[in-house]
Order: sequence, then C-alpha cells, then structure tokens
Amino acid sequence: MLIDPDGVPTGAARMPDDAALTTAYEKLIAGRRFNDQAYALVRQGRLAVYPSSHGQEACQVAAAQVLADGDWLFPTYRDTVAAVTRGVDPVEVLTLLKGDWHNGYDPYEHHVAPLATPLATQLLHAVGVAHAARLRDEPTVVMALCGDGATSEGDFHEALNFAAVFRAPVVFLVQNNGFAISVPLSRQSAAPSLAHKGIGYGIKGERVDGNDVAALLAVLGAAVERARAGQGPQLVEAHTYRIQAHTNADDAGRYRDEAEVASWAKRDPIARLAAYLGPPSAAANEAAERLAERMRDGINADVTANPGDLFEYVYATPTPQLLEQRALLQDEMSRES
Ligand SMILES: Cc1ncc(C[n+]2csc(CCOP(=O)(O)OP(=O)(O)O)c2C)c(N)n1
Repeated sequence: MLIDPDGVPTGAARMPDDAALTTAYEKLIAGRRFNDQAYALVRQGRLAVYPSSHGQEACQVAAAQVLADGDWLFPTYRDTVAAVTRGVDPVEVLTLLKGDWHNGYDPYEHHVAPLATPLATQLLHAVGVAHAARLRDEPTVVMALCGDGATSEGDFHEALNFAAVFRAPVVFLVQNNGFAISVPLSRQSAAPSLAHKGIGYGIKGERVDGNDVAALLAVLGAAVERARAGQGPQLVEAHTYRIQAHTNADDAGRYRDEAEVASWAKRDPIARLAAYLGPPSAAANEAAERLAERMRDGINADVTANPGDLFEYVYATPTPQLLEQRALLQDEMSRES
C-alpha cells in the first residue's frame, strides 16, 4: 500500500510521480462517471445488461495506464473502464452490452481485444499474442485481466503454464473482488492467496491493494517493464470489491450483507486519492461529464439493424446449414416488405 484509505502516504518506496497520479485521478473520475452513466442507461432500458466495475476503477485505470501504445490489453466483460482508459470509444465499448452488433470496436485500433464473456478464454489469446511478439522480437507486452472466479477455470491454468514455460511477456492481473457472482472466494479456492497460483507455475506472484491506484501503478508498471526486458510473465492479485451487484440482473443482497459493502465503500479508490490530492480539477469533472454525454447520445440513438448481418463475419465459408438459414430469412423478409 502506498496511499492508505485515509489518503495518507505510507512512505513506502516506488511512489509514482505527481504527473502519473494526476492522470490516474482524472481517469478514475471519468471511469466512475462511465460506470454510473452505464448503470443509468440500463435502468432506462437502453442497455441490455451492465456488469459495473464501481469500486474497482483503480485496477482498471492502472492496468491501461502502465501500457505503451504498442502493448495489448485483454479485458473481460467487467473491464469497460480499462478499455475506455486505453482510448476505446465509450459508445463502441458498450455496443456488445447493448446487444447491437458483434464486438462494437476495432481491436487493432487501440490494441484492446474484445471484451471476453466466457471466463478465462481471453487469457489463452493474450498468451498467444505475447508469445508471437516474442518470437518476432517485438517489444510488445500483454496485460491480461480476469476475476477471482476465473482462476478456477482450466484455461487460466493452461495460460499460466504456457506463459511460464515460454517466458511470454504477459502480466496477468486478477481483480479479486471477493465473489464470482454469488460464490465467495472461500468456496472458490483453498490456495493461501491467488498470487500463490502464479508461484505454483514458476511465475512471480504479487499481491496489491486494488483500491490504491498508486500501488497498482507501481506494481503493474514494474511487472510490465520486467516482461518487456525478457524476464517473463507475472501474476498480480489485486484486492478490491465489487460495490454493485454482479450485473443489473443480480440481487447481491441475497448473498452478502450491507455491513461488508459499507466497509469496502470506506476504502473507495477515488475518495482515497481525493484525500491525498484534493478535489478533482474542474477540467477533470468537465471531461467526465462530456464522456457521459457522449454515452447518452450514442446509446440513445436508435440503430437500424440488418438481420442478414447475423450470417456475416463468423465463417469465411458459410456452412450449408447457414446458407439454408440465410435463404429462409431472406425469403421471409422479402415477403414482409
Ligand atoms: C466459462 C464460463 N463459465 C461460466 C460463466 C458464467 N459466469 C459469468 S460471470 C461468472 C462469475 C465470474 O466471476 P469472476 O471471475 O470473479 O469475475 P467478476 O464477475 O467478479 O468480475 C460466471 C460463473 C461464464 N461466463 N463463462
């Protein structure tokens, strides 16, 4: 921990410089605004579903901020704020959750892979990209995000093992928010910590306060630079908490008590930075408001969907069944018009 929950610096080494902290602060303000606006859009019926990262924004901002332009980020469905921090358009990042059109953004534009809904599958893809970069002698580092629940998946273990054996330049950031939907960590893992899972594969494992953006910038930044220098992968376990329900479709009151939520709310990553740096600048607040406005305008705009698009971009050569289904659809649509 570099800044404690009351905003007091602990005096530990590795404190990021003021410029990095100020940038993180601005991104945190924008990230919280993004979460709040997305939740409001769900209530207004404009977004189908939203898995909020309210309370976890420090992990998301730091994960994006420590990367260089050529690096890659592999997010999950909960990592929209990380994607936006890296520069993905806030409306495009929500397209998947609106249910409009495939992934919604071009992964190559900002080197952000699609938001992965199947748990831990993105970790294998992340390792593949990192391994390929190493074979090509490119300086790329990959930041692979997942939750605590995903560490029980087979794909998580295969990804760590392959990365360790081939020294792939990848940093695995596990946001341990205590729950996999309603399943608490104690029913998920008997390991002394999730960082130990890295150690079991021969990867450096480190734990960090996931609500302390200064500590996250220091730990993740060092992990990225080690990976870039050819020193192999690392696992970082960030201790944080999901303040809101798993998604709007979940009732968190059925499996956790209010006192626990309240105790974590006191460790809020933004309040902590505000206590240390003072209130956010007017420019930071205005930028966050512009972001929210852009979300409202973009998500509230009705799109004209072409049902025929369902058959595009999945197979280079469509299967006979898909051709048959497409013909049926075309026939039905021509009779409607
Ligand atoms: C392979 C797979 N199994 C099950 C699910 C259903 N599922 C969606 S979210 C979730 C919990 C994930 O928890 P965690 O990895 O801790 O991430 P968090 O949602 O807390 O960010 C589950 C089981 C899924 N999406 N993919």
